[in-house]
Parts: sequence; structure tokens; C-alpha cells
Amino acid sequence: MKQPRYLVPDLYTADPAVHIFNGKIYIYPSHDIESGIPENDNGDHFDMRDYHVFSMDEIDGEVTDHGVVLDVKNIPWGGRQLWAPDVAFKNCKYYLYFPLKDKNDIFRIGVAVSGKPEGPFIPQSDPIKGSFTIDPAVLDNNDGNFFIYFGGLWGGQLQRYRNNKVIENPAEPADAEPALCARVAKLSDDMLEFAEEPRDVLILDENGKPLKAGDHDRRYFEGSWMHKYNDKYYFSYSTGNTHRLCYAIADNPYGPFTYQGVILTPVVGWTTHHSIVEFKGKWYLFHHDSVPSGGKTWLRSIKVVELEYNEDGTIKTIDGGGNLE
Ligand code: FUB
Repeated sequence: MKQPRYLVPDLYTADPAVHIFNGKIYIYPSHDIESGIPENDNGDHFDMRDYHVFSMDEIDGEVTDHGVVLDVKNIPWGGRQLWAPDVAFKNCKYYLYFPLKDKNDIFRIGVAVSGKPEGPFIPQSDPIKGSFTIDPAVLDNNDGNFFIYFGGLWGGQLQRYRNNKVIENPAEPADAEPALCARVAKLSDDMLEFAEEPRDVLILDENGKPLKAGDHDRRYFEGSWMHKYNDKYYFSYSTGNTHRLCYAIADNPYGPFTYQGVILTPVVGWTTHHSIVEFKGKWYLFHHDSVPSGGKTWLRSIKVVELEYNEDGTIKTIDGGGNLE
């Protein structure tokens, strides 16, 4: 694949979580809509109401739309805003993890279950106990353990918490303080709960010091993804207001991770969100931009581009094509 490819021309889609199930490529994106809500830093304009699943047999093959697989109106605890999901497979079942504001307008993470990768998915009656904020991404560690990574700043509400507890005056730390971290927890055997208290996904700089909150070019903002390459754990994420996809490496799923560099420079649009998968011996970056909508930040389109590693395991930076600012 030489050129990036847009995958779904007839719907606005974003935040593609991609997995290979039964030899096929399955894409689990957000489904963007024109909500009419004015753009703000809280992300209210991302008022998504359902998910579609897409699949394809080859990276350049025809894309099948499996239709609506989960709708907010069928989620008993749901309020508004179905944001970026992910899916994991265990014991013949597929688990869809999704962020959604509850009826008190607080983001929680829910789970919906299906016997098929293309859904439909049946939601649990309550969100995961102790869950908060957004952007779940699940790692199958191939040893029976599954780890869920999550968290997002600003509209994603991560700044409202410290040590998994709500704080009185929500704010990001001062610039010279350690940055807020994404969270990671092992999942329970039934895949429906956290098996432990979520921990920090700590990212260290080249001197072994935690990235600072003021280091907007490198610190975590949202959009966790985890993949393994040559037995190392690659934690990748969006820097949000500096619009990069960056990554950090560790030798275990909890970290600490050491910052490595930029995977994708800014795209047209504000958000950047991705997944990284291997298919038939090549690696691919799935992400989104707002080119097809003419730059409307809340109407995004998913795409795929090949991702390459250097000999030393670092990732070659991909040009995102610029942003609007
Ligand atoms: O799609 C809504 C939100 O925008 C996602 O949850 C974030 O990662 C950002 O892409």
C-alpha cells in the first residue's frame, strides 16, 4: 500500500480501533454526526449516538458496513456521547468497550457483548465499576491476561481525578509538575470488570524523569493504543492540543514507558486517534482526519496507511498532512 486510503466514504467515522479476527480486518470506529452543537473545549460537539462495524478481507479490499451494532438508546445507564471504542475477543465472545456519559454527565466505560465480531453487541446494565473518563483500548497479552488502557484530558474528564478518586477542584497539574497519565488495569476473567485498581501509565523522558504537564508536545492527552513488537510493549497516544500521535516503549504492559517519538504529525482537524495492527506481515496505522468534510473537526473520516519500523525498533514518522491552526 503506497498511498493512505480513506475507508468509509458515505459516513463520517473516527477513532478506528482495528483487530484481525478469523483472518479478517475488523474496524470499530466512532460514528460522527452533524449534531448542530457549537464546537467547544469540552467536546460537546462530538455527540455521537451509535456505532457501526466495518470489515474487509484485504487491506485494499472492499469495505463491508455491518450497520448499527450498538445504539445509545439501548444502553440502560446511558446519557450522551458515544466516544472511541475498542473490542477484545475471549472464549468465543467479543467484548466492545465504550466510553459514554452517564445520566449525571460523567464519562464511564461500558461493555457490550456479542458472539460475532461484527455484532450486534448487547450492553451490560451498568458501566464497569470504578470506571471513569474515555478512550478504552484493550491489550490481549496472549497469556490469558487482558489489560485495559484509558483516559483523556479536557472533555474526557481525566483532570477531575487523582489516584482514581474525584478531586474537589478539577484541574491539570501546573506545568512543572508530572503530567497526568493514562490509566491501565487488568481485566477480570469474565472481561466485565477491572480486576485491580487502575494504575498510572507513566511515561519517562530520556533522563528517566516523568514527562511534565507543560510538555504538551509529548505528554499524554487521549487515544491510548497498545501493541507489541519484538516482545516490547508500544504505548501510543494523542498529544491532543499539539495534535501528534506519539509513542513510548516498555518491557511489560504496566510500564514505566520511555518516550520515543512521533508516529504521525498533525492532520487536518483537531483530534488525532489511531490503532496499529499487523496484517499479513505488514504493519498499518489506522487513524482519521477531517479532509473529506472540508476541515470540520467533528466530522472525521477514517483512513489507513502503512507503518514502518527502523532496524532498532523505532517507528518511522508519518506525515499527517498538516492541521488547520
Ligand atoms: O471521538 C471523540 C473523541 O475525540 C475521542 O474519544 C477522542 O480520542 C477524540 O478522537
